[in-house]
Amino acid sequence: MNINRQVLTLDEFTIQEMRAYPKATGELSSLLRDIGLAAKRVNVEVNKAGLVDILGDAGSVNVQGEDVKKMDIYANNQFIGVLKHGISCAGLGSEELEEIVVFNDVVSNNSKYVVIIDPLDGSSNIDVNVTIGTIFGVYRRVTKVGTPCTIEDFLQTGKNQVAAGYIIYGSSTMMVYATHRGVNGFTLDPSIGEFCLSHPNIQCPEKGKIYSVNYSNFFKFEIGIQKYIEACQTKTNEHNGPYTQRYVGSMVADVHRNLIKGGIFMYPGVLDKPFGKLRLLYECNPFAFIMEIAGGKATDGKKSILDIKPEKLHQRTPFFIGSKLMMEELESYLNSKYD
Ligand code: AHM
Ligand code: MG
Repeated sequence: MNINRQVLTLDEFTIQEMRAYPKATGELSSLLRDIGLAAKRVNVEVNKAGLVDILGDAGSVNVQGEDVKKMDIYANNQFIGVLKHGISCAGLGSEELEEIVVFNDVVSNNSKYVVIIDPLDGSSNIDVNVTIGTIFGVYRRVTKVGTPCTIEDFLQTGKNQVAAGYIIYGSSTMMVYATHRGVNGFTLDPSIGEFCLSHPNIQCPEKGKIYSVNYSNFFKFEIGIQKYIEACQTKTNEHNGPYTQRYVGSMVADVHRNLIKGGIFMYPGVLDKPFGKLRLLYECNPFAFIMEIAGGKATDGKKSILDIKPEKLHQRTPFFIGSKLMMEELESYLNSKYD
């Protein structure tokens, strides 16, 4: 078989991108390569999760008080292991760990980036062979290079992200990442074990036909959201209506689909959980960064997700993300007065 040399691998692409910055040190390329490497290892295990005795709860609860599946722990350890032994990352914050991990060795202390990650999001879907994903954000440290990183490096607003991305373990495995230069998607070619550029310069369509929300919470939503959902279900206009409801319950799958096809994803707060379910730092910020670079929008219903100053590693936020015009339409419903 001839290898198609027109196709760029993830490593080739990141090095090519680096050349756009004459002062670049290559650390970001190296970090993205490390994340890609860990993702390949996780992918192998995810693919055989149904075959080996790796399914089921690990018997502990994570810091959010939720059941931890064995694959969550495996994925968490892979990302920590690869990034700790790499040359570009000073420390990591994870959904699975209450505190940040400070790598604190000479090489890591001299690294300029920290990573915040949800190693395996949507993990309740593993047992039933439904798409899951990894979500990550990369920040330049605010503490001095040469010292151990601290929590301050992680509690930065999302707009400070240098890069953000996700890996989707679906019918094929993809890594999508954004920098200020654009959003690009790479599909894993299992025959050569490489992520290959398959979706260059992803732009989110200005509008789409899909809305994604856990409809069972409908009666707990504020009136503006209820009115918007009703409009999604009923209205017909030249381009849009009525919309189609799609909700996998794996945010990586739901937002990835909407990013490519156009659509809106919502996880609002409700009266007894005003901040909703999703975590700002490692679930919402990376997707907000990707979506905005791709031309879409992401808010908490009032302001841009990327402007929220985090106070805690695991804080939650209401989350609305998607195509620009659909988000603006939602905002008009949220800003209206109802009797
Ligand atoms: P997790 O981090 O425990 O996997 O939960 C996050 C997931 C998201 O991927 C998804 O959008 C959401 O939880 C679904 O929640 P719900 O079942 O309440 O609709
Ligand atoms: Mg998660």
